[in-house]
Amino acid sequence: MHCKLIGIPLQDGASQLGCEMGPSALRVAGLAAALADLGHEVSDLGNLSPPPTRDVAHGNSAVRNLPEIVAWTELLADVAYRESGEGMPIFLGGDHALSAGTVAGVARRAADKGRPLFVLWLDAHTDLHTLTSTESGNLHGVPVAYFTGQPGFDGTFPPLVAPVDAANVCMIGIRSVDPAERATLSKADITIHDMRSIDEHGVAALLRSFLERVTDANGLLHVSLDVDFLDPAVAPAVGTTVPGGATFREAHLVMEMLHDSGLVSSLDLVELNPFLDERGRTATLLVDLTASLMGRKVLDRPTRSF
Ligand code: 4U7
Ligand code: MN
Ligand code: MN
Ligand code: MN
Repeated sequence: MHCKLIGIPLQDGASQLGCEMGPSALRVAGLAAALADLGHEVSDLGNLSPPPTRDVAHGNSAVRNLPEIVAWTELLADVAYRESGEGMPIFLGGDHALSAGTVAGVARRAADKGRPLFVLWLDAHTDLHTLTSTESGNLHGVPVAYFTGQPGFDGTFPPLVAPVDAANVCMIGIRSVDPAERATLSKADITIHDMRSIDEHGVAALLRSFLERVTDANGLLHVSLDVDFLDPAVAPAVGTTVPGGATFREAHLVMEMLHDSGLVSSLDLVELNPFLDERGRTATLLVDLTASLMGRKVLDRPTRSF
């Protein structure tokens, strides 16, 4: 596989500064070498430069850094479209607002190929706010509403070439949902597995049924990994910690199953805030999880042997 590393030094979508350093920390933690060791061709395309902004406003005065996020979304939708023509783009964040652009771009590519795009959203949060409903005003809380075509982004964010069908989105790890997001969830057809579902059924059963759907539809799969999917005890380098997250092993199992599925066509690694890390352990964990997703394993075993 040709892995393309694309650094996105974005932090305007989060309230805490520091995600801008995420791409550097992932490089320092050895991402390129880990992928090359697995036999992949690796191209590091460097960091994108912050795009020029223009005046853009919204009635909700809580919204923060709208011109910057709109400009990044336009740029990233183009870059993601271009780089998903061949190989596997790996988007190094940067806060989760970047997924508005990356998912819009890979969805446009999937539409060109005549294949449906599926999105696996690994996160403590649903990121389903609209520009109207967000109370914090932090736009890392809106990307899913945008790329699934929820109303309220017209006149600010770029028009979507190919909205993602909400029925093709699966969220795992959820444990913080705001009232407005709950209302959207009750209308939209998103598959959502909170931590309780993981506790009751195990993450493997939940993921397996989603992957079967992607296979049956001949879909492409974009994975968006927010650091706060993980329990803060194993991944402290994130501004929005929520206790009770996925364990080290649950996260690796997800990645190993994704690898075995052969379905993943693009990946976001987001919300890493190196300023909050402890001796690089979160960056290192993200590199190890990415290696699992790209084929690192302890033993070769036939799928589903037990
Ligand atoms: B992340 C929040 F209120 N919902 O809107 C908000 F809980 O990309 C959090 O998942 C958003 O980290 C978290 O600010 C965005 C809050
Ligand atoms: Mn998120
Ligand atoms: Mn989150
Ligand atoms: Mn976060």
